[in-house]
Amino acid sequence: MNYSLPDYYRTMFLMRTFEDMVLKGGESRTIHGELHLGHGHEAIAAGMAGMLRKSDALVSTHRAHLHAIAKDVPLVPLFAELFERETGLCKGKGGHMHLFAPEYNFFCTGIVGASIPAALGYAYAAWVRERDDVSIGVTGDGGVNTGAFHESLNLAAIWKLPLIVLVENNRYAISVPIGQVVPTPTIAERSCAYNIPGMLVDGSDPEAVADTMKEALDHTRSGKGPVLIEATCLRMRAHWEGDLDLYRCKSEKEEFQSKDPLKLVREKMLTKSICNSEQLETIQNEVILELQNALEEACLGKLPEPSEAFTDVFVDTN
Ligand SMILES: Cc1ncc(C[n+]2csc(CCOP(=O)(O)OP(=O)(O)O)c2C)c(N)n1
Repeated sequence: MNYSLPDYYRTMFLMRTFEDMVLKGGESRTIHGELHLGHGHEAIAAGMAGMLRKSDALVSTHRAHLHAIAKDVPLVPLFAELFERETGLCKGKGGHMHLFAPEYNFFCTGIVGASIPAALGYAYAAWVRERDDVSIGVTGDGGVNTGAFHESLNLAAIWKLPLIVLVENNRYAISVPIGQVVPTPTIAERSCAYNIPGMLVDGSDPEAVADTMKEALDHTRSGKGPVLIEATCLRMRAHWEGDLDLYRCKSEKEEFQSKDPLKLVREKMLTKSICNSEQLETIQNEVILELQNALEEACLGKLPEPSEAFTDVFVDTN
């Protein structure tokens, strides 16, 4: 599907508003546990949206909501899982960091770096089944120094597996700035160690992300092996919603807010007269209504029974 800039904006606005609603659920203690939000990452997921087939796989991280939306996981069971309802993706027992939607070939893991070998598994399965599906493993910049990152890319390169590793470089792994742990100017240039294409893209620009993703998908789908993409972005909120974020100075946080990708896309559309402000408002109102309806429906679901806590934990192989 070909997206125009207003389509990207709609998707980005939906992602942002979805997470703002989830944030309210956390603040009102309707949602329990940690919440890692993707404010500032929206253009990356929106750039990917509409380009993946249902049969392609996407394995995400602890910061997964936007990727689930990009992979077309329906909003009602997604909300229901986050709001701990038995109608959720995992019957309300997985929650924010354990989203599994096998029929959409989507899931996420809170173990840093573990998304990549899991995505490699999907890529291997596609190869064994002789299907031209692609698997995308997402990681943050913190995940790129795990052994799993290297081992997965190395194996995928040797076996020419259909794996795209997408690094969302938001410059921080919790409180650790990237310059303290990554010696090269970019992460994309690590691709030469595996003799595969490495692509660096501005992750605040959904059109640039879509172009890069298309090139990577074409390469990988045609059997030429893996691609490493680094998409740069800024983490606009704290690492998680209980983090005091005292390790970043005020001016840096203000700079990150001023480079809000939604604001940049909105300004671009207004400057180029692609949309006027009334049209943008219409898009926003439609999205808000869609999300309000989805959340309302999701919250009709019951909370899971405590007696169900130990069901669905292991697969019954008998
Ligand atoms: C193996 C492992 N080690 C440590 C943690 C704790 N932890 C959770 S998120 C995180 C930082 C992740 O940073 P990054 O990969 O850059 O992703 P971001 O949070 O910036 O999106 C860490 C160390 C973990 N979840 N898993």
